[in-house]
Amino acid sequence: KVSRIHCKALQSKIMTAEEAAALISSGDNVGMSGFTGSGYPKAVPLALAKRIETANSAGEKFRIGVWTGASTAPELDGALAKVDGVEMRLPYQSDPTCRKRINAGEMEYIDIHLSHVAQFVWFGFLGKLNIAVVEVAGILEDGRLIPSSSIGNNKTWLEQADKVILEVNSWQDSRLEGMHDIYYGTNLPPNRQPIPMVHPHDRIGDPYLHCDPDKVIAIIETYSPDRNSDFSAPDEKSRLIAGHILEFLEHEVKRGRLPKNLLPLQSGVGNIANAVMAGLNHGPFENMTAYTEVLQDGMLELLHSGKLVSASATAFSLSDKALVQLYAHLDEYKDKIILRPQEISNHPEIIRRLGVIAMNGMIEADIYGNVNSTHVMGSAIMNGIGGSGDFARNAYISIFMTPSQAKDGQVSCIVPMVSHVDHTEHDVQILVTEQGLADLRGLSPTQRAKVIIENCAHPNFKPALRDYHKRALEHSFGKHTPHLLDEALSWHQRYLTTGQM
Ligand code: 0RQ
Repeated sequence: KVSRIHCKALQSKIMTAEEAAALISSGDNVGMSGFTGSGYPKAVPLALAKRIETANSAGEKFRIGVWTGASTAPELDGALAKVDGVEMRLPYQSDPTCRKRINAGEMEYIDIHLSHVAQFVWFGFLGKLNIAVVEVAGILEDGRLIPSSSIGNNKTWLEQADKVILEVNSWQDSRLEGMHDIYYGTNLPPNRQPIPMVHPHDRIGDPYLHCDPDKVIAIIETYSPDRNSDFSAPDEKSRLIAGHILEFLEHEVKRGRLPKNLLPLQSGVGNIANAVMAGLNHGPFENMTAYTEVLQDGMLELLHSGKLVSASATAFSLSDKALVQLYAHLDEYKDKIILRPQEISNHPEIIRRLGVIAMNGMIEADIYGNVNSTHVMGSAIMNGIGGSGDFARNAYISIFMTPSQAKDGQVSCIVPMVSHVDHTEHDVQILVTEQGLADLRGLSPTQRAKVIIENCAHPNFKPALRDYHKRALEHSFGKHTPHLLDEALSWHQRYLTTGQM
């Protein structure tokens, strides 16, 4: 095996994951790499979890702050949550054990717009970052780092942490070198300059991460795959949702509101988003581009077919099957895919300038167009807002999509009032369910309510929604956004009490 650590000065720092984990103290805030199952450290978090388990069973209270790019994997979030080793988690997670602890009130969690995280750390809003634990694909002679399959917040972790632990993972394909674009032109207000990007495929930075070698306290060599999740083949509802979106986009092109090759696409996580990408592959649009956060299977297919000419993201989020395809054609994709820090992939300035078409999943929407992406029944966190808010507010068109019902039809995803708000009515232009699409542009709240109920709600819940809106129009204190306050959240309470909305 050829070592990927070419910097002589750093070779003396190589040690085992257990030795490295011993350098992390209880109370430390640890900035970990990792974004949707890509590029997370695979060895140190597991060794740390063991250490924490031993300490906690001896009566110590060993807990750390875990800051990441976004969600990671069972070997990081799952392992640390299992041993109750996390005091504070931010900014996005999707791990079942982690979620359980958060919803049981046993773990603190802050859900932050993904583009905000790096700058909040620079501003000092989140406290001191003690240690960075970052996976890389290799180390150059001069100490610069070859990033791996995600960038996330790694640039900021390496710069802001007092100490750095590196995991050099030789499973990561060495041909990733050159695909990344790390922008080093950021400044703090009042010294910020415009970010010099005008096309989604512009390169504005350096392909390598910089790191002060004196801060590196440990290097661990690993050979371990990313944890990739599989997508299910698009089901009927996802196909219908994708169909409505495609029809809408074609209509917008005909009306001259979108160019023929559309505008840069952003696509959220999950099966519906993937189905939309599959739909686009059979649709009429050519020469499309993507300015998005994660590159999923569907987008890779679009690159493969040539429909998509370039894709900018902060991470790969591919199934095992798609990963095989990626690596089989990496040389071909190399110039077409750019991985950036998440504060750039999700930057409001760039999203607004490029005119991104944002497509994100949601838990529920209300009849006025407010969207809940994160909380079940107003109080239990699912994952987090992720990048959806970065894109929704700044997009050219912001689309939210969901099946019209959840929980085997016991729950309506269109409700009188959302039980938690992530995206306000002002940031939502299009709502889509398998029932249809509601175009909310240019409509007042009561006009929106009619379109949302008629086009998006499931027939089982339509009569009750119509009835609520009609009575609200008659009895509401104000007639601008009519509500019956003692009834607005009764659907959620009814579900909690009876198991049915
Ligand atoms: O839970 O599996 O326990 O039954 O929510 O729902 O239908 O599988 O949908 O996987 O597309 O996720 C909003 C969570 C949708 C996702 C959300 C329950 C449902 C199921 C998942 P079970 P589905 P998806 C940028 C974009 C925020 C981050 C984001 C998300 C589970 O899209 O996390 O947009 N978005 N990032 O049963 C009760 C309802 C429900 C409900 C669904 N109304 N009431 N439960 N569920 N609707 C990319 C990144 O940031 C990385």
